Amino acid sequence: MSEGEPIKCLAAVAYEAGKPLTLEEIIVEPPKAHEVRIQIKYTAVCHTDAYTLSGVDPEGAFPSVLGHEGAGIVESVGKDVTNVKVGDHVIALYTAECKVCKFCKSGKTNLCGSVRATQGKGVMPDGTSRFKNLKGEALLHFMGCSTFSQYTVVADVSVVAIDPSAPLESVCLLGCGVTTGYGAATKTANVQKGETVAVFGGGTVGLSAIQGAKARGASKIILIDTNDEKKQFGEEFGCTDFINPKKDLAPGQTIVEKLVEMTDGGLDYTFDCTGNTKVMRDALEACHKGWGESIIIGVAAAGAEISTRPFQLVTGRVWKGSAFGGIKGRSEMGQLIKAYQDGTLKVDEFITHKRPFTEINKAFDDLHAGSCLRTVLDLSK
Ligand code: AHE
Ligand code: ZN
Repeated sequence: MSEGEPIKCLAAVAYEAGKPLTLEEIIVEPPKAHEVRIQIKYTAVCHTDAYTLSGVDPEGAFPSVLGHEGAGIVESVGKDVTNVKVGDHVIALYTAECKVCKFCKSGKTNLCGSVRATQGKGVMPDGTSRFKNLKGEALLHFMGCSTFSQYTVVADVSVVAIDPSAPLESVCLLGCGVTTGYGAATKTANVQKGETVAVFGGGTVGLSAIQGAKARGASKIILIDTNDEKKQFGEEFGCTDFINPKKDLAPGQTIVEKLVEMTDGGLDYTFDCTGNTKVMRDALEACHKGWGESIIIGVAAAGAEISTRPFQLVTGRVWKGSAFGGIKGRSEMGQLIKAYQDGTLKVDEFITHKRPFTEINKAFDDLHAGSCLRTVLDLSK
């Protein structure tokens, strides 16, 4: 029994920005009150992990244990934990849900204030870390999850128990990308039957926004990507049209002009899933006058700013964004798991690569290949 004891296990430590992760044994302390220690079974790598590792994330600090798209089994719980128990199958939540803070009670947002400040500093809510290397140096947490370790400790508000019959290898993807895109379409935008949608960027988030729009019965779903490989993915998830702006525009035509022409004046909803601020502007300006809404999901480079003519908003276009698709992780994850089990939410289809955990640095390289949506790492290997 490891309960109450420190655990020595394999982790991928980010010691320095721009350097590969170091695979080494670390010590994971037992959970304190309102904390949960999880044996991570599977984790995927998201662009945000690479973004933070690159050193440009203002909240990125080193040395740390990255990873935020993971699922596992509860190994032990600290005092006063009531929402999960030993043996539960769980997903780590980078967007916590305490159910009692001003944000949680507002009914207006899934953002939760309970642990966000300490999470952004890479520490547990008491201001300390549960990770150290074998030299005794403390290692920081990341996004309240740190799934690049065989064991991790998270706040109880940052974990949700799920149906144990759901395969952890697949549903780990609900920890970020799939939920973010699907929720952005079905919750943040709340796309309705017959409406038109454009999605900029055909990665996991964009394709999930497409499947959310399709689930709602959108009449036109246009995927825009500069990589032709994304066309086939887009069609698999439900897009009706694909545009490669490098190849498919008439001479002198802009992507905004093309989209406005294709949709009789512009789209009901557009989604930026690229993090590129020029694309964000195009996405806004391709919205229909009077009501079109553009949802920013992509994480832009640190310090980047968005711009448009205010007239775009005066004339009724709406600029919005959402985190984790507006989904409340503890209250609403069960519905997503169920949709996956019913076959209405595609998840397995995003797993283009599988690797043993020890190949995690190769999984970061996979991210840059157009043919890669998600690499899932098996922590037992
Ligand atoms: N830390 C960065 C911002 C990073 C960011 O925007 N993160 C997204 C999630 S990316 C998932 O892959 C998010 O939801 N943020 C909301 C939050 O509360 O962190 C910075 O610029 O400081
Ligand atoms: Zn992510």
